[in-house]
Amino acid sequence: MSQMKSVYFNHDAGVDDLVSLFMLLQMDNVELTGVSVIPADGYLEPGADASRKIIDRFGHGNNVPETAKSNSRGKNPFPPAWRMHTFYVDALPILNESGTMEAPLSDLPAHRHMIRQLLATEGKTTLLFTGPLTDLARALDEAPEIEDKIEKLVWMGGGFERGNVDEPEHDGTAEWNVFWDPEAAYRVWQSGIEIDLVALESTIKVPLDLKIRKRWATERRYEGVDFLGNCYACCPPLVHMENNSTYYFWDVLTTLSIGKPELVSKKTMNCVVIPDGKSQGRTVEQADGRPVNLVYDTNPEAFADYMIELAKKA
Ligand code: AGV
Ligand code: CA
Repeated sequence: MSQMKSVYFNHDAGVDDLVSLFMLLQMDNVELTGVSVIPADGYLEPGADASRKIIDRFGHGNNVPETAKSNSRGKNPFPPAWRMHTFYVDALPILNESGTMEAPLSDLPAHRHMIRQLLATEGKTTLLFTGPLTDLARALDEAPEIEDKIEKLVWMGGGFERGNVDEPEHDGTAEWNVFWDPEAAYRVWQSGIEIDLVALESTIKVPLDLKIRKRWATERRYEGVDFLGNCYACCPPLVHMENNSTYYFWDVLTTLSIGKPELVSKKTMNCVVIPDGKSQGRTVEQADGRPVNLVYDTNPEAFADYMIELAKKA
């Protein structure tokens, strides 16, 4: 039996962010000390509402975490078409059957909520970030003492061989979570926090393909598996437009690496973040850069099995 981990989760309200919350709530080795929502690749109000409804419906009732809304704003906005996904998930009937939201909402902004929860939690906390790092950068500026309370940061962000940004005035070398607020990532890179970086090198191994959709359909008699299929139904499989439509399990891989570390392979890499200019948000390997644990590989079958195993616990 693995040890209980305290985890604080900051996400940006995309489909795989909300599915990540659902997955975390099923892990019996994770104690969720708080959830916060930043309006990057999704919208704030439905993002916070959907989070609370997921906690209500799938949270098994003990130690119900608070949800906090971020007041951070980024530099490079996400395409509205992607951000709309938050509304679809929030509107799913399974999340609205009770017609209530019981899970508590904090009146603190996300970065202050995280500071408070880190300081109030016994021992060290693992930070899970599946959107941009803006709230963490602000928290470190306001309360540098939290560094001692952080076990490590597990972040979906970055890419060394390629990026996934297709925007005017940019050369395409950045990954979106870095690109939204490159200065925030740059700031976190200056800290002493240990970082597990789940970059595009590993997430590219777990695309949302027809095979896994078929598995969910076959096992939809399990409420949690049906929920996965319904969430991802708003990400249509457009196989001929890779960059802007192929959906990967970016955030879910990041999240599952906490519940089951042996799912991923890591190696130390020294790297820097480019804060501005035409390559802003790019992560570059550099001998004198700061070390991160780069998650560069995973086993797609073991990943899909664990995802379904967790969903069946719901
Ligand atoms: O770059 C990956 C990040 C992840 O945190 N997000 C989606 C995940 O939540 C941005 C993103 C890149 N390509 C996308 C994205 C796409 N085609 N649709 C939606 N979001
Ligand atoms: Ca995300």
